[in-house]
Amino acid sequence: MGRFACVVLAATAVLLLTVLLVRALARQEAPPGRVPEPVAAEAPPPAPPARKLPLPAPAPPEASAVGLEPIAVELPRPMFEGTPRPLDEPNVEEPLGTLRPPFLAPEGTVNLAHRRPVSSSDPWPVIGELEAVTDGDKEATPGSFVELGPGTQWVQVDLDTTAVIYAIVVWHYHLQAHVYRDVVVQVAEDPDFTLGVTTVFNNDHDSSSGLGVGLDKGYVETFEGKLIDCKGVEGRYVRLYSQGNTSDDGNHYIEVEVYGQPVP
Ligand SMILES: [Ca+2]
Ligand SMILES: [Ca+2]
Repeated sequence: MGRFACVVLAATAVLLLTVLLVRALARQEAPPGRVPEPVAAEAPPPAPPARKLPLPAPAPPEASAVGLEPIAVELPRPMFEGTPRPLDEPNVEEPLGTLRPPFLAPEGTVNLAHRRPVSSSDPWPVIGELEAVTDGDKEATPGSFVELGPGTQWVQVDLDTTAVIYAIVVWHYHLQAHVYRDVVVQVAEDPDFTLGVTTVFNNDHDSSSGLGVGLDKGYVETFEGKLIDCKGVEGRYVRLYSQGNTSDDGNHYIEVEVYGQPVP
């Protein structure tokens, strides 16, 4: 082999080596424009089992509607039209302007006061008889109400049994839009109101009747009467106080109903 041939061979070898080297280097970089092979993604770890949301707390019995039904209050004839004006009297609520919504109580709740005996701080009423308070007649007509004397007076109903009481409805007098003052309603275990006395309503905001300051509002009398939510208080005797009204100093009652159930 001639010297020239040797030089050519050497040059070719160097060229080949150079090409191989360049290719080897090029392999280490991603070819431009070529999307790298996607790395086989590892399977994601299995999702943890869906966490169960806690179920809503069961509704309390009084809200579950199970065994609740509206109490059936029979209403007398309305004696005046429209929404009564709030009278110029402190601490009196705005009239609702509509009939009150139904009042729910456990099934079997009835008026335990019907024809039950009535006593009073004024045993000789000015007008009428105490029996009118529980005789079922709720009309605002002559002969349908009893009028007690002036000052703080009360009537009291003996239910004849200790009862769970859900509501008391009282009609003082609904011929006109009166507001009766210092209305206080209590439930007790004994007729002298010394045992288990619970005040379920008190709008005597200045305690002028001496039974404590009441936070309830006064209200305008209508044919619907006043429904007092008693929240299941227990007792046998119901006493209702008042101290005159916005028209005169008389204390009137047309009817008192006590919705409850005897304690077994
Ligand atoms: Ca009556
Ligand atoms: Ca008062």
